[in-house]
Amino acid sequence: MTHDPELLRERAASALRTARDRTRLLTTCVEPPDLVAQHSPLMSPLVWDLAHIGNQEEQWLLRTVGGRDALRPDIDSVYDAFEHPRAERPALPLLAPDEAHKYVAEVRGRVLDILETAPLHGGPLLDAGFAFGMIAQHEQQHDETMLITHQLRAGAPVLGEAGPLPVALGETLIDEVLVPGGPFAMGTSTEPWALDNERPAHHRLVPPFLIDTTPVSNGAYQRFIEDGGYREPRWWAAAGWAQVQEHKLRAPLFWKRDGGQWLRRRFGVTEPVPPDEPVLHVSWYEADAYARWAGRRLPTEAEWEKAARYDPETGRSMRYPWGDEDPTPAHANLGQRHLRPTPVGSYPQGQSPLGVRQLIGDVWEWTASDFLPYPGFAAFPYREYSEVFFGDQYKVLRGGSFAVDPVACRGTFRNWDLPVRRQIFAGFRTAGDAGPTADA
Ligand code: AVJ
Ligand code: FE
Repeated sequence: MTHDPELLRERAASALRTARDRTRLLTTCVEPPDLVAQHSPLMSPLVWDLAHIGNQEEQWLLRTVGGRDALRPDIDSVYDAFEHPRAERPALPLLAPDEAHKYVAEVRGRVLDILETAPLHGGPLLDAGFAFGMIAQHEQQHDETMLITHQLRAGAPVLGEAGPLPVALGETLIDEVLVPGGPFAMGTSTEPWALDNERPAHHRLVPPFLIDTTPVSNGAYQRFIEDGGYREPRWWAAAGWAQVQEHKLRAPLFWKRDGGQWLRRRFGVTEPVPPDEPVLHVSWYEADAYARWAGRRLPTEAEWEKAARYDPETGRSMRYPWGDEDPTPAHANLGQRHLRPTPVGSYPQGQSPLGVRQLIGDVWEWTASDFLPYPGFAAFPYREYSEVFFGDQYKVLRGGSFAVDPVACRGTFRNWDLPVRRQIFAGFRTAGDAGPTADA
């Protein structure tokens, strides 16, 4: 990233603007009653996310960075995610939709003033405009959360797409590639807007492994279903098998059997499941069971990152699979331009040096790994962003989905969720051990 303060200011302003355009789209495409309603006990009312976005921005940019007086200190507690679990949020004294829209706009007006003169060095919160980047990422993360709420909402479609999907090239890709063993640099100490859990850069020794060239497709996943995958406890981790039985699972979330075919519901449209698209809306347990059925396993987080960043020519870790340049629409399906992942094998320009595709964008990819701190981790700027989630309850997801904005997506970016979760935009790819001679 640049060190030119005017360019940094423009970059921060543009990231905030892009996030706000998306927030407005997601909170004006339905009528106010649909903003206040809770569409699933797993999600907040949309109007909670909206005002929470403004409240985080007020706390970090207006009060902390700007040193200004608080605008609405009285609502901090209502919008504190740790005080109130999602299921309870509809009962809180929330700002009404028109008040919430007005509130976020007032905060933003003041923040843009602050951005014009804020120092962009002098501490980790200010350096390269980190706090502005952090808040743009926070807003985009809640935009993805709101898009999940839209997917769970019943009713007619309200969201549009930026254009048609890229045309499939009809290439024949190899199924998997061998990633050579040896150390690589994982994480980052230089990416200016990287969040605390991506830091610091450190060396990891990764034995040679095989990894799928593309995410697992709906068609491949259907073969697991048809082979009785959901009826065979031997493929499942114990807690996953318990979930299958308790909820009578037999396919990904939003799928429905109709005569001889599978249909799925996608943002208000019911359509046949497209066999070439990456499978979406599977839990970690489903991904893990599929992999075992296929004689494979999920990649560890270190394997995933090595596949996504390691350049065997130079031995260097790059920012993205294609190199160090920021994502463009030619590299990856990001930013809610499409309301679906693209067929497996898309985005040749986004592939890694070894030819692995769609690591960035399309679907979040479940990894085998628990969400743990890197050696040398330091919580910043608040413990509740990452630190309180470290442990064996959460599994790491990598790579971002079609619903992730480029500002919140990097080769180092780490997401996490409970292994039972299915409403998130998650799929997976599989890995395998390389034979003993593979490292030669
Ligand atoms: C990193 C996506 C798990 O949404 O719970 C939003 C991001 N943190 N507000 C989440 C986040 C605080 C977080 N995830
Ligand atoms: Fe938040």
